[in-house]
Amino acid sequence: MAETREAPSSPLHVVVFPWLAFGHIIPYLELSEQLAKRGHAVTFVSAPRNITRLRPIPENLSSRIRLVPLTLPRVEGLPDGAESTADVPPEKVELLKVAFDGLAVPFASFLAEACTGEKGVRGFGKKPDWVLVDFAHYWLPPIAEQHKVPCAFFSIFPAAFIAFAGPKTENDAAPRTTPEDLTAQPRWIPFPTPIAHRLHEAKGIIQAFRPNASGPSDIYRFWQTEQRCPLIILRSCREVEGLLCPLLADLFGKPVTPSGLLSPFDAALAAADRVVEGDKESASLMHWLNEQPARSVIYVALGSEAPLSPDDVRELALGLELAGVRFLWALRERSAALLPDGFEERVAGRGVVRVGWVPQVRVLAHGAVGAFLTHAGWSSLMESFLFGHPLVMLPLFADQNLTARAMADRAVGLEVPRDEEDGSFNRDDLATTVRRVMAVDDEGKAFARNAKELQEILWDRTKQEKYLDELVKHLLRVR
Ligand SMILES: *C1O[C@H](CO)[C@@H](O)[C@H](O)[C@H]1NC(C)=O
Ligand SMILES: *[C@@H]1O[C@H](CO)[C@@H](O)[C@H](O)[C@H]1NC(C)=O
Ligand SMILES: *[C@@H]1O[C@H](CO)[C@@H](O)[C@H](O)[C@H]1NC(C)=O
Ligand SMILES: *[C@@H]1O[C@H](CO)[C@@H](O)[C@H](O)[C@H]1NC(C)=O
Repeated sequence: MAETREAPSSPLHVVVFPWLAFGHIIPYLELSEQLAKRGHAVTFVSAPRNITRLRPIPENLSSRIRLVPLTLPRVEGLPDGAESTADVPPEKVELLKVAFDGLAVPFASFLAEACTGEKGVRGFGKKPDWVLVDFAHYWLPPIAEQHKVPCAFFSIFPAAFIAFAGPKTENDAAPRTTPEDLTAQPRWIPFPTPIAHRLHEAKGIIQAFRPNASGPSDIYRFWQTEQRCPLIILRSCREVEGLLCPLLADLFGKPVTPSGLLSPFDAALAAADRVVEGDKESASLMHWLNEQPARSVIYVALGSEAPLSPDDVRELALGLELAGVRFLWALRERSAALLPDGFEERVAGRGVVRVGWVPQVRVLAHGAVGAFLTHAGWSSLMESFLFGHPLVMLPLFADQNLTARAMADRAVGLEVPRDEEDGSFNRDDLATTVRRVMAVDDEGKAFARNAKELQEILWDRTKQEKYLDELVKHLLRVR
């Protein structure tokens, strides 16, 4: 099989182990493929069902990527067979973390076995050089240390999110204990930044800053993990996040090496060439898009994880109706049942609601799409900017709120206004926001222009490849 890159004389063996969520597993796999492309061996660890459902690994890389399933222990209250956040309602994610923590023992056995590898052996027979860990793995670095294998924290979140969390030392020096503390710019960011929470968000997440009955809080997990990792790998780049990237290295007192944005170039190129064969359902969507005028449709997709409340679904639907624009809305089954009576009939012809899976990259690539109504998750944005779409942002959880602030500051779109106290949004504000982003007036044109600027950055593949090359150099040097 053709090999585009020479294997280095002493290839690495890297173990990668994402948190049990789709949004983490995919970028970890993307990074794994980039390492494999450069001649290194990757052992990818996850739970068995997640592994069997991974997208296929390109044939010419599959010999360098080994998939290792570790079986989760049973946990009282966790649905049978639940292995990822997609399999459980949000209130059970804490139980998934309990099960995940139960992987410490099987992981220790796996690593002990892997470390019996002899010197001079290549590939998976070689003792691992690195373990790439996620925010939740606070128990893993001590295990790796027993075998003298260094860990690197691979952040799938942008610098904005990590900078807002800040290192433990800074937080201990001036603890943020009230919601109001989280609505201000962190004092360790020495330049003006829009990165801060709204009051209604802060009230919810102040929890994450306190340990609780269900075990260590997310922020504790992150700090425990990060403190024992000599390297942070960041899915970002300076061109997009600017000074925040170098700031992180100062703040955390260790090298912070960007992996670049890991955008799905190949899927994007395939979608643009229209060579992707689809199922019947996708074909009918594409057919509908083919009939719509250029850049007239807003694609609406708020992900499969964060639940939309009945009020959210109703206001979103009525807001799209009021906005009077063409739209394609990818909606989960659970939410579809909540659509207002008669909604689909009233918008028939200009609005399509598709329940279930939608080929997102192909839709974003379609010339009829002109804007994206998104939760502003980093992976979705990395897909969207490949096609230069301006954004209507309705962030829901995790990094999305702070990412939305950063993107609004960059004027690539607007956030849907929410009530400061209770976080609700209404149909009128939603409609106005959609219209402003899609308008062809000065403001709308500026959003489109700024989004195009990001598109150019993303398509600078030479630069993006260089980030990965630099990362590999670092991994080779420091191991
Ligand atoms: C992991 O497995 C579950 C089912 O067990 C599935 O819902 C989820 O999509 C899988 N994740 C990935 C990334 O394939
Ligand atoms: C693997 O094959 C793809 C085409 O299927 C090609 O574009 C790529 O360069 C190949 N990569 C390597 C490392 O051989
Ligand atoms: C425990 O902390 C997690 C975040 O780390 C949070 O999602 C959860 O709501 C908290 N539970 C309680 C009972 O406070
Ligand atoms: C983000 O914002 C949403 C919607 O306002 C809120 O429900 C959620 O708690 C916030 N989460 C985080 C982590 O900021």
